[in-house]
Amino acid sequence: MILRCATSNAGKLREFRTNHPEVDIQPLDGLKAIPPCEEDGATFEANAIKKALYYSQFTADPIFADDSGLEVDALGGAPGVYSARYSPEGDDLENNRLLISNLRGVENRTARFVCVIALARQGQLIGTYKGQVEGRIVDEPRGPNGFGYDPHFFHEPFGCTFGEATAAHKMAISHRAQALDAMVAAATAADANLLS
Ligand code: ITT
Repeated sequence: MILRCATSNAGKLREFRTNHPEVDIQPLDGLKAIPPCEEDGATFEANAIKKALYYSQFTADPIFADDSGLEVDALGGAPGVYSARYSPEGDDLENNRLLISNLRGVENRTARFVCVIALARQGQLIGTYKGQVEGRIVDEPRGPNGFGYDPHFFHEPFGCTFGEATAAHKMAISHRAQALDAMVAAATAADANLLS
């Protein structure tokens, strides 16, 4: 089964390819040359659907998009759908710096990663699949692995941050793994004509 993945985030693609060797997950050819999809939805689901439908115009294969982010309770759910562009610079280092600065003196550090995947084919939405995982934000970055907010996301059952966990360890339980597993199960169970 070939599924195209519409992402410009190399960290996401690497994780998507970790769990399901039976599924051939390929990037969308020529993605860099395609004008980016405007992510102006109010929810992860709205943005995931928008991205999947938009990029499905550029391939005959089924294609999925992930919209994901970090929700911090003490910040009213921010950065949420703005996670990738939280700071003006919009890179991981500055996003993390802004996050920690906004949490200075704040005791409640509970947070979660949320991921919604939308799967589409040639302008038709096939389904959406969601996952989330709880953690808390630590001030000092820990670990070289992962991407985004991973070095600041401490997951109690692991006893370490996602930045300290291996990709395989993170993908055993993560928000992205949950959404991916649900999508692969649905795609596998779907009408063979839909995905063949
Ligand atoms: P695409 O839209 O091209 O897929 P993107 O990085 O812009 O790439 P999003 O709009 O979904 O994707 O933003 C997701 C951001 O949320 C991402 O850039 C990270 O800052 C954060 N994020 C999501 N999942 C994460 C994870 O597993 N670990 C750390 N940070 C994560």
